[in-house]
Amino acid sequence: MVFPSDIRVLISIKKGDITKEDVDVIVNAANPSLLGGGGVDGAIHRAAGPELLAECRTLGGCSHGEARITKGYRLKARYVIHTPGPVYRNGKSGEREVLRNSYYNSMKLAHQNTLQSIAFPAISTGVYGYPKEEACEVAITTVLEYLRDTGYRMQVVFVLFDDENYTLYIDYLKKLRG
Ligand code: AR6
Repeated sequence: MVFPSDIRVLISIKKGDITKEDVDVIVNAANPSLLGGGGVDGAIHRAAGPELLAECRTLGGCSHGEARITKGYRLKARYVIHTPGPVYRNGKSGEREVLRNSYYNSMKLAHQNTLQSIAFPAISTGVYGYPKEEACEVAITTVLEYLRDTGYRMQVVFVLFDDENYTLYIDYLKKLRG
């Protein structure tokens, strides 16, 4: 797939903890209850404080692939977008489409709120078991397609916690640059 360089430069890749990101919105790899959990979800709730859980309780949950927005409370980020990615079963249960929806709907919500910068973790690649290489490809291509197709401009940073994901993202972006 070919993406113009003015869109590719909006994307950056970092290794680290997404809760420290100074962006308009960070994305949370949540579960459908939106009431917290382990992994990045637990880290975001701990860093944001109990007000985040209180707001999440008012939302009534969220299906896999959909997204909801809350305030960021004690985070540097002003907002949090919560999206439950797919639980990976066998790769034939619509997982790719659901993962794509998580990225697409998060971008859309950030756009609707006229946000200028967004940070994503590698949704579904922890507890939910999605194979990391395919998840990386879906993440980057969905975000690039969103920017290309809507014309909306926003800085996008992928914040990877583990070396394996970090290397995959760096290599995939290099491949797209050709
Ligand atoms: N910053 C950035 N990435 C992180 C951080 C962090 N602080 N901590 C972990 N990761 P996971 P999932 C990475 O399991 O697979 C929760 O219990 C981690 O290395 O957090 O979508 C929810 O409540 C991995 O690459 O989310 C759900 O029940 C990636 O974040 C379930 O887990 C995603 O791992 C969702 O599972």
